Amino acid sequence: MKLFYAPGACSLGIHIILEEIGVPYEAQAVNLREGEQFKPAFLAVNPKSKVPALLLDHGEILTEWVAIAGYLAATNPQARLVPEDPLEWARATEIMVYVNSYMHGQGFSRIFRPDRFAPNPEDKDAVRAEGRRMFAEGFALMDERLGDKDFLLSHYTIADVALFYVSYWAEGRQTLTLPPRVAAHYARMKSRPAVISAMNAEGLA
Ligand SMILES: N[C@@H](CCC(=O)N[C@@H](CS)C(=O)NCC(=O)O)C(=O)O
Repeated sequence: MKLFYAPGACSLGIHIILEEIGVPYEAQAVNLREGEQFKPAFLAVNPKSKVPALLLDHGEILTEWVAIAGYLAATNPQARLVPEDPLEWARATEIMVYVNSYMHGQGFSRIFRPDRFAPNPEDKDAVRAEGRRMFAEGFALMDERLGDKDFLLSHYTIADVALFYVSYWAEGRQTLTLPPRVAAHYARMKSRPAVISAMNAEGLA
């Protein structure tokens, strides 16, 4: 398998899942700052111009964080990265879709790329503020969901990895102060060997 990633992007979560599973894989960086995602070589990998993309051993390419994470977890059951109970499985998906589509796609994107939401430059600050509100709203819900548990569900799953990548954007990039239980979850995640390896590989230590 080959992971197409950008250091510190949401693809960090897939990098972590690959490390958790312990299967052999290659990782190829895509330089988003220089617009490599819009160049023909990468468009052939993912015409949506986004990382992560995962080239599977039989040649198919999988895109979308939630789909890739679910595929890796389902094909590596020994890693126990999803709950066995179907309702808990659906809860994991519920969390990942919320993190990926709302917190990331709506909230953080407004903070990081306000120009994509505000054609008029004078609206950028308002767009950023709305993004911060949405991002914080998501963390508050995750904080409640964690309660007094170490992980979001009955054990560590790919939903925790989804929460980790947005927590990294909040804490690591100093966008927002994490609420206490999410901050403890972030610290817990950072001590996992798979997280340490993926972060080191991306030069984020
Ligand atoms: N829905 C996509 C979103 C992926 C995404 O937004 N990736 C960002 C990095 S975190 C990206 O590649 N951005 C490049 C761009 O938008 O130009 C997924 O879940 O995989």
